[in-house]
Amino acid sequence: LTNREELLARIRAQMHEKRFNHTLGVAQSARNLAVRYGADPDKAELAGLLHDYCKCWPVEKMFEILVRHDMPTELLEGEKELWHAFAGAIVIQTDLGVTDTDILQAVRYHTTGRAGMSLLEKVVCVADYIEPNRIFPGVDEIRALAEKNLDQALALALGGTIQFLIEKQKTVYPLTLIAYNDLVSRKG
Ligand code: DGI
Ligand code: FE
Ligand code: FE
Ligand code: FE
Repeated sequence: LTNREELLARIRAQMHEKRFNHTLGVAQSARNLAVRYGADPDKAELAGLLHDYCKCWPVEKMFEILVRHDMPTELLEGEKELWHAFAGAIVIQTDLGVTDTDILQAVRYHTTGRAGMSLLEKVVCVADYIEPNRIFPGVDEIRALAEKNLDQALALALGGTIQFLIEKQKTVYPLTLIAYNDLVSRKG
């Protein structure tokens, strides 16, 4: 991959149009947040472009990649919705040659979060919630908060996801709870 056009075409080929538009939105929102909070804007944009790289792949393909890379049982036996983040971090490395650890981690933890998230991880995770195409109850409040306090915006976003999962009687991945607790206990 030698240029941006080629990269965009490669990403475009992995997903349907709506997901690609979301991807472009996350890249732009991540760049904006990076500028505001002092993360690397180019890394943020690239992580945004790559964050859902294998979101639309068949689950069998993601599962195979995760098994080959010794992912924890709790992930393999848990919600398939989480697989694209962990598989994506592997695939952009093996298939696209991305080596930047900050970017790989931002992709890996963009869905679940984790304790002690890096600034870039937070930026991508929040951008995923607030990009312009996103519409869900409470999104405007998260957008507004993201202008003022990144940690609080992320706590609100993850809290909303946890609430949503509980309402649907779905499992909450341990890392998501840890990420939420970590952000809420730090806020002063
Ligand atoms: O890939 P996107 O749709 O852009 O967004 P995402 O990667 O943040 O989330 C994908 C889905 O994963 C979303 O429907 C919510 C779900 N999710 C996030 N955290 C958890 C979760 N699902 C479960 N079961 N447990 C979690 O902790
Ligand atoms: Fe995702
Ligand atoms: Fe899809
Ligand atoms: Fe996304």
